[in-house]
Amino acid sequence: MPFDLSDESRYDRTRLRQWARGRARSAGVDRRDLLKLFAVGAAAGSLGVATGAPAAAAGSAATPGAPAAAAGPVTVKPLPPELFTLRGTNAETNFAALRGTGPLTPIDRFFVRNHTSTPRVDAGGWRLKVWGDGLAGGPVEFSYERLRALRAVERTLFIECAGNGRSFYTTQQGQPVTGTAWTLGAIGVARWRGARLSDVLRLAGVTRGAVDVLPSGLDDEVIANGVNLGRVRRPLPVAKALDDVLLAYEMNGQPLPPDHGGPVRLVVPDWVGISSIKWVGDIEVSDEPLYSPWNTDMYRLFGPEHPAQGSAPLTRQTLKSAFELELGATVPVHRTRLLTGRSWSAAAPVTRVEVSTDGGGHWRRARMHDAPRRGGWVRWSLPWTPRTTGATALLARATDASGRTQPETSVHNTQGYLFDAVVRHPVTVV
Ligand SMILES: Nc1nc2c(c(=O)[nH]1)N[C@H]1C(S)=C(S)[C@@H](COP(=O)(O)O)O[C@H]1N2
Ligand SMILES: [Mo]
Repeated sequence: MPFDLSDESRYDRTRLRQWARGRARSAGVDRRDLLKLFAVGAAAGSLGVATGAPAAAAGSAATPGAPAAAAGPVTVKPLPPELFTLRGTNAETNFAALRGTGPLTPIDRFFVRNHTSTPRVDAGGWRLKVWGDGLAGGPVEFSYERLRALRAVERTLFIECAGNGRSFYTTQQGQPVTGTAWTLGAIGVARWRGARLSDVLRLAGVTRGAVDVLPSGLDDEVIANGVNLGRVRRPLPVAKALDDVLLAYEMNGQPLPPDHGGPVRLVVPDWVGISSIKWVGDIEVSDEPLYSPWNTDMYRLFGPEHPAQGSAPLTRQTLKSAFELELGATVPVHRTRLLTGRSWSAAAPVTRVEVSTDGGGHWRRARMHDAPRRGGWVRWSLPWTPRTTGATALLARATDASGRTQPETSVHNTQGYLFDAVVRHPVTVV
């Protein structure tokens, strides 16, 4: 089936029809289990995977309600409290810790989103197996050396969790959501170096009939509410796979660190973070649509504002802004300080940032410190001299080159994805 990126909803509807007729394979998960998951998602969106309710802090975030996983670190790198806020198996970057850093997020403070825990995968023994009926021939294997010998590309891109900013649905809009209660720190920008997925797929003999590719991670299988969801994996339309996706083996000039998917991960520009599968071990290429819980029950929009079976699977991220300041910071009155922050958009370069220091009454244009660029963020600043004491809110509002501006409220969905509204950042002037 030819796939036209310009009509993703039609593609998705076709996929659903094929799946309902039993023609699309569910890629490793029993179809009845997926139907159950679907039902859960449609009813309440409450599976709680991907998410790890904040309450699951001591156990595995992927298994709320299940026996707590053995306690212990889920990352290799240290997660000091000045740099990170721990949320279950995940670590959120403290935006205040980015103040004074450059346009790239240093690896020591890049957020980590792990469904289970970081596996140790040795580059020497690592193989990428590409297989499936969307190839002209049998499986093709790539060693680390073979991958590194391919033409390399380098790109500066953000990876952002689809649920970044989720907690503001509740704290700012009074709406319940399931999932990790991120503030705005589930994003990082890095310089990625790697091979093009398109080169690898062509070497493997991808055919014109291929529809989906399904990269799987080598981390542990995910158990949620007693259902084994299998390895973390999410189908990617072949049109995106052949367009701009990287198989990255370097991050900010270093070999890709274990916590960020080393030795090799996918980097899928502009798309929700779950697309960028870490520790990729195999890629199925299929001539029919594929499903996993990560494009059916999760990573769609559910709720009254959305279709009953959920939206199409999420693709592109949205736009946001954040101050490099603790939420609830205390600042001295009559003292001028430089407010700093960052704004980013997946749709187009950020062209304007406005800041309000009086809860949204007046807006001033912030000074931008980076040239607007697709795939990255812009750093900005604005001096502020508070004149009165008491509680107030700082607001930052970005506009991108496609003309989109952050709205006052974000359209709710039960799993709290794609928050894009202006955040009211609480501060107290003393
Ligand atoms: N194999 C695997 N890939 C994965 C994940 C995971 O748990 N396992 N998490 C995904 C999610 S939800 C996000 S947001 C990004 C986070 O990338 P990071 O941990 O390098 O910041 O990785 C994605 N890739
Ligand atoms: Mo994510």
